Amino acid sequence: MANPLYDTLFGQHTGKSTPFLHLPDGETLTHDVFLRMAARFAHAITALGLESGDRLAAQIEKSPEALAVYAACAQTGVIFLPLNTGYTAAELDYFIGNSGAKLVLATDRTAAALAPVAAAHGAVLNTLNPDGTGSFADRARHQDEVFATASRSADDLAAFLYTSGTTGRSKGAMLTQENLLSNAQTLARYWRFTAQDVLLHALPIFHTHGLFVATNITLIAGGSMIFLPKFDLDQMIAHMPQATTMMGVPTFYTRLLDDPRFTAALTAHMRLFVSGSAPLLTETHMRFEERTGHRILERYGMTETNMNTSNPYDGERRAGTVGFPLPGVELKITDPTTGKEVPQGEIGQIEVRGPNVFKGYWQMPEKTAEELRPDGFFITGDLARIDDQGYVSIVGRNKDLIISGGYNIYPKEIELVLDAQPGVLESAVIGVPHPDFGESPIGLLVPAPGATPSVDAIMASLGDTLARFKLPKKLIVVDAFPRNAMGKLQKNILRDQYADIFAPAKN
Ligand code: MCA
Ligand code: AMP
Repeated sequence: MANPLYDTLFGQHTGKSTPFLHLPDGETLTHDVFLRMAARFAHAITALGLESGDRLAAQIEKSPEALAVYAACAQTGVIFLPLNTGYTAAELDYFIGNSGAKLVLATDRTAAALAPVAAAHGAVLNTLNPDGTGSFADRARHQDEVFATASRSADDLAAFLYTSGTTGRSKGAMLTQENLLSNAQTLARYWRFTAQDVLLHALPIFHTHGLFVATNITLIAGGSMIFLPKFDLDQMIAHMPQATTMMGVPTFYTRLLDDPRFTAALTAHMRLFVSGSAPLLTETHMRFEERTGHRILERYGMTETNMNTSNPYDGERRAGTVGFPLPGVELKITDPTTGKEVPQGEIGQIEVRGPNVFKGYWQMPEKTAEELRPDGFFITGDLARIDDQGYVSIVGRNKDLIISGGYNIYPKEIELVLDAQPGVLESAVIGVPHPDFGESPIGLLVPAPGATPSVDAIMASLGDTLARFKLPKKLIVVDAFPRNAMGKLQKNILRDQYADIFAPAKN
């Protein structure tokens, strides 16, 4: 009986009293304590009728318990579907229905809103709160602390992560055990993680970055994490002295740099800072080096592919680039219209192939075929060039996507809601530079003839259906949109026009 994901990440630590999670209140959970909790959760999951291959959807706050649900899914062979805690019930309705989740974990705060959603899809709803209480915790409390790990193969599905799309419909990216494991093993080696590492972990654990990159690498190496519920400047600065490494989105770095307590002395002992999920400005890279003497290591990945490229550990970490393809990952730059490789140095779309690349989108064979070629190359939609030394630089996106503070926002999803508002003829959502989030959405509205749409009412209505992080930071009513000769809306002109809307005022 084998289960590569569970055995490699978790099983290897069975019975070890080595530290795994350091909590902000000073408590430390050992691997053993964590794994015994996960085993109790595994029993609770199977007692609720879930079997290998079933889906468990979790919209719960970051906590050791939330991470133990991930371990319990690996141990039972249940597919783990973590969900952004910001999603509204309307958004969750789609994920739960589409995934066919049998069990939904919520918190006491969200259970009332989620109960009808779970019921509509025939799923069981249990609660698991950040303080470890809840109906799921009650069910697990007296379970056995040993669970017979379900047999799974490397090719079996381990997780679904939903990613939105340019059509406004989210797609469930199916990730296998092999996808997760191969990438974590490669990264742990590439970034030299060891059992001595203590990772300062402030990322959410419902996305690839915080869950698979940060957590899986730490587990493989046998290290530990300072497990903060979220990014909080005071906590980051207070805990930095106990850490050896940190991973973050660029907003983490700009916020740290804006605080005078973040000094060379505070970081002198640190081994590694990693950035990803969104472009790290060269200026941030430079400021960071000037302030601390450390060069941030930038890497590039996607939900569908895990990590694809990384700057080197020993060699030059070059600002404005995402480094080289990782060992085992093939990367090529192709012409978006012909699919043929472009000459070295020219811009094209990134395509990747390797054990890291997902199986496809859940129950969406046509969408899968649009992005995953029969030869295994995945079309990322990112535009890049490779320089003569092999460094990959991402120069843009061939997809209408906004990345705000590391969260992806697809304009189409917001436009669909805006277009349905009273008094709105049509809408356009564009991403513009933002000093904190890197990029932020703004919504432009053309009124229906004779109508005067209420921006405040529209904003309130958006908040009922869309997660708050997706909300446009501004809604602006305009007379008409710029269009080309074919009548196509020219978002690039709008982006130029509103590029400075969040620029800090000059003195
Ligand atoms: C929170 N809010 C945001 C964002 N985060 N608005 C826009 N963009 C955001 N990123 C909103 C909330 O909805 C709330 O709105 C208000 O801001 C305050 O919320 P709070 O939680 O206090 O915000 P915060 O703590 O300041 O959060 C900012 C953050 C966080 C620390 C940058 O967003 C974060 O941890 N981002 C990391 C995302 C991440 O892990 N991405 C990886 C994806 P209101 O006041 O209206 O209620 S994986 C990936 O991309 C690939 C695979 C890769 O390469 O890694
Ligand atoms: P997601 O699929 O939600 O995980 O988002 C993946 C997208 O984030 C990629 O397709 C890129 O557009 C972007 N991304 C991730 N890392 C980087 C990076 N280091 N630089 C620029 N863009 C990045």
